[in-house]
Amino acid sequence: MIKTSKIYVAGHNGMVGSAIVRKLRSVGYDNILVRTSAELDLRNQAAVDAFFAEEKPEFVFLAAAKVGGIMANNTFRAEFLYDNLMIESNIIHASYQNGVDKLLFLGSSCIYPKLAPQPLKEEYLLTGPLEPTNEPYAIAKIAGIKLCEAYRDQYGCNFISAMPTNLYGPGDNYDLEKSHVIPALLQKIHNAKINGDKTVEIWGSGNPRREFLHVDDLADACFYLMHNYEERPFVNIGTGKDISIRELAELIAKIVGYQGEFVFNTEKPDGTPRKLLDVSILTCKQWSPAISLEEGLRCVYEEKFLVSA
Ligand code: GFB
Repeated sequence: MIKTSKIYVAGHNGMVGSAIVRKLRSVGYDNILVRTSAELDLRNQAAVDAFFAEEKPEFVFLAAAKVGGIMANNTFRAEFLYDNLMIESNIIHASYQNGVDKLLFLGSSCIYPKLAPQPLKEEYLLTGPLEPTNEPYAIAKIAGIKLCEAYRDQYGCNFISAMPTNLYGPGDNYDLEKSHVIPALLQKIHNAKINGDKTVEIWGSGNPRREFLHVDDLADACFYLMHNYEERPFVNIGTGKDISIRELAELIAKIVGYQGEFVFNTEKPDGTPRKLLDVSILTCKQWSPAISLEEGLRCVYEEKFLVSA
């Protein structure tokens, strides 16, 4: 991939796709192709085929997906399975048919079995049952990995896959019913501070552990892999460190300056008890994230709730 390459970033309006576009532009890659979902419905095979045939991108970042937090995954089960299967199948097949030089598919750490040993090594894929709340999404993402492997095996396509840990950053979704935990807790704890509320509700027991990566670090890793990784096995992307949801809430309270209490609502699901990635492949290649969790949370909080207020 060189600065003049024609690069299609699928999902450029999402948190991940927009971070990839920012990264590419910051290092002088300007021939970037994007389409909004109104312009191109990625679930429509004929439309995707026509777009690829006309535009002939050379490189593809497949960051388009239907995503959401634990409740959205559990509620919109058909959409999470159908939309994601269609989006990835259409883009991967059109990339093969139109001779794309290289494609990077983005999955998720929820592909691993619910009770897999920690940290999660890439080889643990398909060794046990999945977490039920996000099984449809995980099955779709596993299918994406398998599509990349199969198109490489049968047709020799240079299609690679990466599995990011839980992400956060600018452009996140703050809808409390659909969002992931970080935007939800930033929003809830900020509101509690402003309203003088004595308690904030946290879903689940507070005991699950999660690993969080700033989306700008993810974009940097994707750029790195596009240049430096050509192999069949998919690659985990994370920090190699996790914290409990209770500790996350305490950290966010410190950043926001909130001194009330947390109430844990165990009617809401915990999801996977832990999903800490083994990040040895990238560490061995000397790639590591640059943004600490506390620093990343401070930036996101200031930008979303203080600067724009
Ligand atoms: O971020 P989150 O929705 O996704 O939830 P998952 C992480 C943990 O935070 C769960 C707890 O144990 C939640 O119960 N939590 C506490 C909350 N309070 C809240 C809250 O107000 N909102 C939310 N959303 N969570 C998703 C998967 O799982 O992670 C997807 O469903 C995907 O498939 C994504 O892989 C990265 O880490 O549990």
